[in-house]
Amino acid sequence: MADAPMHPDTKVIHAGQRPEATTGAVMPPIFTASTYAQESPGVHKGFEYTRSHNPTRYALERMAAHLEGSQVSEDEDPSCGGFAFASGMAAIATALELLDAGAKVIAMDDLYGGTNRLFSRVRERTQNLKVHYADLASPDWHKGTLCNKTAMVWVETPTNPTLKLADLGEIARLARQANPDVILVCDNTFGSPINQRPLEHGFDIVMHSTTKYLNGHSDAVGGLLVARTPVLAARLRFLQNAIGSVMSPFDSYLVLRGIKTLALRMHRHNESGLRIAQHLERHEMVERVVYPALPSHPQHDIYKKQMTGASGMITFFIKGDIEAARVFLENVRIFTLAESLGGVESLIEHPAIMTHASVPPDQRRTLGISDTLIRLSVGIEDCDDLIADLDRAFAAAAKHAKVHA
Ligand code: P1T
Repeated sequence: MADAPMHPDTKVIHAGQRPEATTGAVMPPIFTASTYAQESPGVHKGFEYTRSHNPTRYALERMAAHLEGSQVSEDEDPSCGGFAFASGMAAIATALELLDAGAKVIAMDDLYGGTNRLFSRVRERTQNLKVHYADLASPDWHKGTLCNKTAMVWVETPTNPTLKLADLGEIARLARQANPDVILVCDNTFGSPINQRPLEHGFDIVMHSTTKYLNGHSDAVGGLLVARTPVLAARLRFLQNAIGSVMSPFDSYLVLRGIKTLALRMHRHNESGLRIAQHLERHEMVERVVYPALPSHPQHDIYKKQMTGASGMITFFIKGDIEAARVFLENVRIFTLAESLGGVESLIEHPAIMTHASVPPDQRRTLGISDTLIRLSVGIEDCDDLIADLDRAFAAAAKHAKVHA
């Protein structure tokens, strides 16, 4: 690919981009047209109908494909194997359509609650998928599950919310040994292509909720799939058009605009994330911190092997009970108590009650998503202000615990 020698910080500005043909505009216009004039039936400029092709969406899709290191050229596919959808869930739903009814899938046991819900409460019923949930962070994940009939392995790493890491290269090696035709998908929402690129480890498809780091400004919901090979790109192109849950031109423009600062933002998220994780690890009100860049993380070796930063996502267990967690969450001022993650602003949430409420309680318990687990999405504000904010909330939780002791 022509852009291969560029560093990620340069790619986020230029990869797959060129000035607009008629005016030279350096950012693609928002092409809102739903349809395109044809000179004669079937004779057109490569654009017929916006569900199938849209120049603004293509610009974003090419950027995403280059950032994730797809091998697909523009000659092979007009968006280089990148495909944008109306939400992260729409991207996941479309990827699952690669499978025939009754297919065997191995999925990470700790998944975003909505992904878990789509697999277990929709597709197991409507597509008869046989989904086996495995701890893909364990080296023994494949024992008794992986076989020559495994059609897809669905990995989230780091996982949401317990931040487990799966060894992508090792999973690819074992899965392909069992079935050369297996489709390996990685949800790279928590990693971002700045910190981790699953295609480089032999995965076939990368999925993103662009709602998070890629857009980065908490003002557009969207999703992406990037295919590694032209064959998979052709299959996804067909499905994207056939199913039709595409990203709008306006949202495509917003996400592309957001990506221009992705590298800068990720560097800051990585730096502040690490500082705050270290601060939490020393704090007397904290039971345990989970952050892949800390040596205390159970898969820190995998972090060093496949990631170059751990982003702003931190999970920790507060000392005490659900009341301590509640008082803490009510007393932050800069962190906003809200679902979602990956924006410039810091967010905080309680997965058991909020993002992962749709995961059955016994499964939450097995995964360790307890009532004292708190998830942070560290933004790009001044890090000292963020630490002071957390300390103020800890003081309130400690005071509450003393009064009620
Ligand atoms: O919300 P949507 O854009 O449809 O993306 C779904 C999704 C997929 N994968 C991961 C890893 C995610 O974190 C999400 C969405 N997550 C949240 C809304 C959240 O607060 O965790």
